Amino acid sequence: MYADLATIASDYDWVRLNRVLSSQGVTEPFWIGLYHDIQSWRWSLDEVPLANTVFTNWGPGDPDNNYGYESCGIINYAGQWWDAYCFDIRPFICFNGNISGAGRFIGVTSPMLTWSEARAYCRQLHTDLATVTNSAENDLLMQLASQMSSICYWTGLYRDTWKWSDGTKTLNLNWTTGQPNNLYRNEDCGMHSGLFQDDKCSNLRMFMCHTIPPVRERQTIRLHVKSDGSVLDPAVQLSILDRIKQKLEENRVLMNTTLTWKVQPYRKKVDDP
Ligand SMILES: [Ca+2]
Ligand SMILES: [Ca+2]
Repeated sequence: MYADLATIASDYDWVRLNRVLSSQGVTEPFWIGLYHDIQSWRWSLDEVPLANTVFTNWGPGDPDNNYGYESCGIINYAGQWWDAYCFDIRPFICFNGNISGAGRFIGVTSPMLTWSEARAYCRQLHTDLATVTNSAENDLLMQLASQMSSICYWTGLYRDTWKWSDGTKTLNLNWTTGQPNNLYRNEDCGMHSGLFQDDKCSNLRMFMCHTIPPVRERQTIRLHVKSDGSVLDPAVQLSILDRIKQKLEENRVLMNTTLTWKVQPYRKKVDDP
């Protein structure tokens, strides 16, 4: 019936939305097509999804997206993984694919960096941030971490955060101040309440769908037909249209397209007899 739950990504979308809200007198919060992608944890090296790997070692209760902003991974001195706020400044562990044995993991305590800065650092000087694929590797990282002075270190774990329901990543969302807060660590859906808030997905709410306005484009092709008059025959015209349609289909440009003839009035040229 409609395209999807509402995506509100542009100024034009806000105008359309506000027009609907005022015309329908909507004052209650309602669901929009925003969701928190908690399934997208992966390793920075080769973008390997965590869902495809056998070994994980999350600490009890993690990942918990505490306060609604935790989408990068750390390993603690006990070898457990926690999710953390990506803009925190931390030491980190790099991986170097050209080194074998324990030396392939390199702990860096100076400089301490944000997650994405740490990844850039590791990619420039080594291969990437550290990936952990089994318990032996996890033990190596744990030993490294316990020899260093801090409690937690960035690894290559990270995930996407908020997406629209068609899977596109969001940019500069208009959150209400203090949101998303992942209250009770259980808020993975987005609602509109003036601005955006995260909320528990199982709550019953009104919801807003969106449609994609049809784009009407008209293209006129001028044909100069030399003919003994048969071009005015409807059967001949139909067969020419069929040939054009066939060509468009061959080139995959025909979608919901209508082809019609528009015969221009005959204009006498100066050298016509
Ligand atoms: Ca956490
Ligand atoms: Ca919330």
